[in-house]
Amino acid sequence: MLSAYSANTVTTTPKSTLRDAELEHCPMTADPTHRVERAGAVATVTLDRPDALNAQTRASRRALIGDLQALSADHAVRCVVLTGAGRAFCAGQDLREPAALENVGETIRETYNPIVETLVGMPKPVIAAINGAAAGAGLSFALACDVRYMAENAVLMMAFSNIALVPDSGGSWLLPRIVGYARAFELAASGRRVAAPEALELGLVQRVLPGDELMAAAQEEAATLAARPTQALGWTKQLMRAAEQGSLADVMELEAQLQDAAVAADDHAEGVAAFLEKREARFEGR
Ligand code: T3D
Repeated sequence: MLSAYSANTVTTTPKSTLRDAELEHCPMTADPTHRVERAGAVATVTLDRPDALNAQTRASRRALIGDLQALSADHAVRCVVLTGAGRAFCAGQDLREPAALENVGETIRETYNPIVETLVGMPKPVIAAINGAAAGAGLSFALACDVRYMAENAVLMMAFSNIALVPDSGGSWLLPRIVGYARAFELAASGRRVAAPEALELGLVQRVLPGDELMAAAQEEAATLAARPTQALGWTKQLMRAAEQGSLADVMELEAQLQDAAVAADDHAEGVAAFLEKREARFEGR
């Protein structure tokens, strides 16, 4: 079945800069639990259950998986921004969802894990614009992104242990890789709120901004990244994720293979030509 996003794909010419006059906001899904909008080569996914702090249900996760996978496969989309509507980014599992804990392992495998795998494996940069609380699986979603910008009044929370659960949605894999084991364990065991200054200090986020400047800054960074050589950035993600697990020898072998492919790509030729001609490169993402 086509997702709402893929059924309504609008092909637009990728833009290298984002100017107000050029914005092409193309609503692509009518799904009430999230929205997908396009502005040039940037797609913004907004989790949209603000009354529930964008907490996730089985149905909302199923809808999200389809659209994230479509964005991953869409070559015209060269950067994705993930954010939340209202005052939260995502409060994780909706603790009011009836029967949420039935067959929970299966639910995690079928609906949480594919979201995280798609974000991590997406062959293009993904920016989390953390506009408010990111808790439990909501924090895992943010950690699965490549870049995190955070509003100064937002909080991050490994909320799982507060309700006697273990981290899921990749939280136990992603968090130690960002802050190291000892800090990750402390955050998971305490379940405490991490405010923006500490998040910045820990390297959990790259930038902290006033709430009303967050989205503009995230969109500007997204437009910048979308104008970079997308395919090479996707391979860079692949290499760095492989490096988190593989030996130096294995990763250098993968580097050699991917460099073979990168050298043959149009963007490499353009990059070299632009360098020699002393001009800005115009990368097409392939
Ligand atoms: O179950 C499975 O399938 C297993 C998978 C688990 C994955 C997980 O994500 S487990 C972790 C679940 N999430 C949490 O435990 C987070 C709980 N929420 C909070 O810790 C805080 O609410 C926040 C840090 C997110 C925000 O704090 P604050 O002070 O800004 O807001 P608040 O006053 O605590 O909450 C506002 C309302 O949102 C409140 O409802 P009310 O009293 O106004 O009617 C609160 O109950 C509701 N709310 C917040 N988080 C959730 C939620 N309702 C349902 N589910 C939530 N996750």
